[in-house]
Amino acid sequence: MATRALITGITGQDGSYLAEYLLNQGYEVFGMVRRSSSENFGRITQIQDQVTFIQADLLDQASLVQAMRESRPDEIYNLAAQSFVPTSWRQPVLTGEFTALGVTRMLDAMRQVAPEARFYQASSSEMFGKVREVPQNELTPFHPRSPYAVAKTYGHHLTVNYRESYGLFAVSGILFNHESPRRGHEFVTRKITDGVARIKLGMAKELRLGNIDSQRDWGYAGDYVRAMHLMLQQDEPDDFVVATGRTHSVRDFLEIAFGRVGLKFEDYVAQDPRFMRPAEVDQLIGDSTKAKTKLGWQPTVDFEQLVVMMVDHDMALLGS
Ligand code: NAP
Ligand code: F7E
Repeated sequence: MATRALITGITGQDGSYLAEYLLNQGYEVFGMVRRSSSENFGRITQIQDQVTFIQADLLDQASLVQAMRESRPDEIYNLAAQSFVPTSWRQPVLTGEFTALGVTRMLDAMRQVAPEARFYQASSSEMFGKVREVPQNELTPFHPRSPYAVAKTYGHHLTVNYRESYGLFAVSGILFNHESPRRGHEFVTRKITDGVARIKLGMAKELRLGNIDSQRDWGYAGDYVRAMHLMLQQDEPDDFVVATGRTHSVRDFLEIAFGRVGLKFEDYVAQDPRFMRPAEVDQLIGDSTKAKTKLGWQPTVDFEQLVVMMVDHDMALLGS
C-alpha cells in the first residue's frame, strides 16, 4: 500500500515541490487547502488530478482533526504559515495564530487522531535573527527579530516539546532561505527577477527595494523538499539545519540578475524606505554538516544557477 502524506500549505512554493516529489516516490498525497473565493492552484495545476484535497484551516481545530481522520496520514508536513516577514509587523496577532498556534493545533490533532504518524515542522533560519554565532547550526541560540520569527521559534520549541512529552515522531527542519521560479512575488529574489524581466522587456523603468546590503544563505526549493522527506525516514526523530553554507548580499543577487540580461542594476534600482524593516536580520549563513552526514543530503543548485534559473523563467513568462 502506498505511503500516505498530508501536506499543509500545498498551494505554496514548498508544498508544490514537495507534493511533486512525493508523488514521484509513489506516495498518496493529501493536500490541505483553506477556503477562498477564488481557487489558488497556480503552482499545482500540473499535479492537481493526483492529489486529494481536504478543506481545513490552521485557525480551526475541528477542521484539522477531520483532515487527519480523512487522510489517515503516515507522514504530515506542516508547511502552512503566514510566511512573509514584513506582514508579521502589520498583522502580528494573525501571524501568531497561523504560524505559532497553528503548530499547536496541528500537533494536538495528530496526538489525538494519528499519534503513530511522523510530523515535519517548517522551522526557519529567521529564528537565529541577530545571530549569536557564525555559521549557525542546530545548537546556535535563537534571537528572533520579527513577529514572524518569534512565532516560528514558538512552533519550533513546541515541536520538540510534543516529541519529548508524548513520544511523537515530530521533527523540525531549520531551513535557510530557499527560492525558485515559484517563489511569491513579494520576496526579494522573485521581486528582483520579475523586475529585471519587466525592465528588459520595456514594461517597467525602475525597481524599488529596501536594504540591499543584507545577506542570506539562498538555496533552491527543489533541493530543500528532499531534506524534509529524508528527515521523516530516519530511525529517530531529530532536528536539522538545511542550508548551502554560502552567503550573498541582495546586491550580489542584483548584479547577477541584471547582468544576465546585459544590464547594470545601478541604472535601475532605487531605495525606498517603505521596504525597510523595523528590525533587520543582517546576515545568515547555515552549517548543514549534520544534514549532510546523517541524512546524506546535498544541494544541487548553486547561487548563480539559482539566479539565472529565476531570471530566465521570468523572461520567458513575461516575454511570451
Ligand atoms: P508560502 O509560499 O508563503 O506558502 C504558505 C502556504 O501556507 C500557502 O499554501 C498558504 O495557503 C498556506 N496557509 C497560510 N495560512 C493558512 C491557514 N490559516 N490555513 C491553511 N493554510 C494556510 O511559503 P513557502 O515559501 O512555501 O514556505 C513553506 C513553509 O516553510 C512556511 O511555513 C514558511 O514559513 C517556512 N519556511 C520557508 C522558507 C523559505 O525560504 N521559503 C524558509 C524557512 C521556512 P494559501 O495559498 O491559501 O495562501
Ligand atoms: O527578504 C531584503 C530584506 O522577504 C530577504 C521567508 O521565506 O526566508 C524568507 O524571509 C532580504 C531581507 O526573505 C527588499 O530586508 C531588500 O533582508 O526575501 P525576503 P526573508 O525575510 O529572509 C526565511 C528563511 C523565512 O522563513 C521566511 O518565511 O531582502 N530586502 N529589499 C527586501 N525584501 C523584500 N521582501 N522586498 C524588498 O523590496
